[in-house]
Amino acid sequence: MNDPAKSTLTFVAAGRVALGLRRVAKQLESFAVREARLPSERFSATVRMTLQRAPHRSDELADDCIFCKIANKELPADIVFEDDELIAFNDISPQAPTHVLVVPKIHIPTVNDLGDDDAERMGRLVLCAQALAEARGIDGDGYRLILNCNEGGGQTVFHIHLHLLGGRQMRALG
Ligand code: DGP
Repeated sequence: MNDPAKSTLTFVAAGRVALGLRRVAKQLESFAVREARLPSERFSATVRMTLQRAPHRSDELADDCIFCKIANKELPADIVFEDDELIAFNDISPQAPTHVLVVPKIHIPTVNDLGDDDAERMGRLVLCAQALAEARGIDGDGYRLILNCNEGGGQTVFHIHLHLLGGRQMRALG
């Protein structure tokens, strides 16, 4: 005979198995994408960019890097925020009433050196700048976030940093 309680249980169990299989399939899919080696014509520029592995990375502090020294408290700075992963301090040569640099503690020279492992770290960098803008009361009027990359992009310190600029009217780029 068909026991309705038993059928419900079987239905729920089948649903769980299907969910589990879907999850495994998703993991395998993302693994397959990550395993793809570059360059590959099969991937769009955006995906290739995301998959690119960081070529010059060191999780150690770089000896001759000013921002590593600030992160390691070997050089002084006007620190406005710090946690395990990030440090934020006022720029030594401010270009606006608020000019804060938000910096990952690990040494990543440029945006070109970012890999998919850094997605969360860079997201936190932006969220940290957002929180600082709010704390300074410049979020409503607006502010500018800048990441310079290499000499051509105006980068002078080769340890990734996000500029938070605000407190004055920024000129439009266009
Ligand atoms: P960039 O041009 O994007 O690499 O910006 C580097 C910024 O770093 C620049 O605005 C000046 C700032 N800076 C350079 N050296 C120091 C330092 O020793 N302390 C602080 N607080 N800022 C620095």
